[in-house]
Amino acid sequence: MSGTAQIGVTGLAVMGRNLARNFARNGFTVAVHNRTTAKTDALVEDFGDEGTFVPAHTPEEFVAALERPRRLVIMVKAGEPTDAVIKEFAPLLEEGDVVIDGGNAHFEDTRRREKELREQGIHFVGVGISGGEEGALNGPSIMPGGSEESYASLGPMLEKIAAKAKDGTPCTTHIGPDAAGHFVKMVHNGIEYADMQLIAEAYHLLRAVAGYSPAQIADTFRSWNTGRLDSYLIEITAEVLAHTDAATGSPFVDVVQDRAEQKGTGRWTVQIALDLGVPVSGIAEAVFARSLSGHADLREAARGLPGPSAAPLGTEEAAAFADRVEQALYASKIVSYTQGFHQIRAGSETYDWDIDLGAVASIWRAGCIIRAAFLDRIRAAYDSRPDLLSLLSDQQFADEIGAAQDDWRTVIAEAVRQGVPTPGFAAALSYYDGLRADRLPAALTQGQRDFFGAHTYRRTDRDGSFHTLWGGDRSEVPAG
Ligand code: NBP
Repeated sequence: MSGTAQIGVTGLAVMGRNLARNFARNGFTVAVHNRTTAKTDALVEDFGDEGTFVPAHTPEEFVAALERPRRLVIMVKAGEPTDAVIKEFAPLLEEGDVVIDGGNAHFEDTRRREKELREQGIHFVGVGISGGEEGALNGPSIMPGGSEESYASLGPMLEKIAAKAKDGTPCTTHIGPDAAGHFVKMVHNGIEYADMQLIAEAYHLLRAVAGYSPAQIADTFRSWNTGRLDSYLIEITAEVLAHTDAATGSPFVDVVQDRAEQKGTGRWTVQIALDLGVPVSGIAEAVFARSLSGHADLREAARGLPGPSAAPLGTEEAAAFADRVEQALYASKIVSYTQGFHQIRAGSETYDWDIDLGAVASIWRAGCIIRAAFLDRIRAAYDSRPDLLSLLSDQQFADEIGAAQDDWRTVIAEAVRQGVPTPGFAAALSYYDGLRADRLPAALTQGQRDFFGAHTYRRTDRDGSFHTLWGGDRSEVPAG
């Protein structure tokens, strides 16, 4: 006999509990289950009046509570716990059922799980969910992969619980087959790392070079947030900077240890980018900046090393400098997104996912951590040219970055002069200069490779591969 619940959630820690409540608040009957049964009972006890929950204390009860074909969301700790739960539930399921993993899984795990369950006739849907616990409850950005058939069954429900962009569009779409959803979520997190790093560098420059206080910088960010940088991350940055520590009366940012932590999705983005051969230098610098900050021993040992003795700017110069930092931040942000979307395109081509890049920009407009007005522009760029090779090839972005570039260079030059590290800004500018260059020193690199390893090179004036007899008479011979 089929149960009555339209969807089930197993794993009722903060994310699963809030997601289950979101489904229930939107009128769905939700079966709920957790390994430790007290969490199931607590959910029904605390929030039972928000909608219709069907509590289940065993996997068998849980599966029996679901209408067929079943839709079952796993929201447990990513990694081994997800495999353990799949192993426990798979024998209880039937052909056509849909198993959804809403955890932060590595996309290679999702590919493996999808293949294994497909052999059993079960749809496995890896879903990236962004927005933290608040998003899970009130509307996250949802990035589902999996089969078309699974989206037909699941999509309308996800569209109901997802965040809505200002134009009312739900922030979810079928990203593509198997692990496309988790891949896009991974790159989302990589871009999030880069965004946060760039904002942190802007703060550092305003503080160390312009001499602004945290409160003044909060005001500066608030004013930026009314313009083209309008975004959740700029908004919360202003909040954090304006906050005063109750215990000491100091700016909150001054009492927090300057060691950034990471959970690993940014690192995955960089590792996979290396495998795909995609230069995500901005994201990589963001990951490395967190890593550097955490090496307390190395930093302590280097603390006395000499730096420049440049003086901070005067008041008038500082105001002009702050405007320039806004330009540098915006230009660097365009580069971060250019790199992230390049990685998604490369993943899509490699794994044959046929991802619609404009649709990805569209579903990041609300609910997720990188939500920003700017994403409307990216969507428009891909909508007008779905084959757009790079965001830098879009005329509007090219014009904006062109207009920002003088200030961008001045900011980085000033940072170098004053010894303020700006790995994100500088990597972004180097990427821009690298792509736009007529000639790169890669020609010399190829020459060196041919010299020591006979790795051959191609010529500018005719086809074919060549090798120079460096150890002999230095004549050139065709290779291969
Ligand atoms: P956690 O990642 O802290 O996981 C706790 C849950 O996993 C509990 O329900 C726990 O059951 C269950 N669990 C574990 Br641990 N091992 C298990 C096993 N072997 N079998 C069955 N259940 C097991 O929860 P969370 O912070 O709510 O996150 C859930 C997922 O959502 C994660 O994959 C996370 O990466 C992802 N995510 C989190 C956020 C966020 O902002 N927190 C955002 C987006 C995505 P128990 O109660 O019996 O111990």
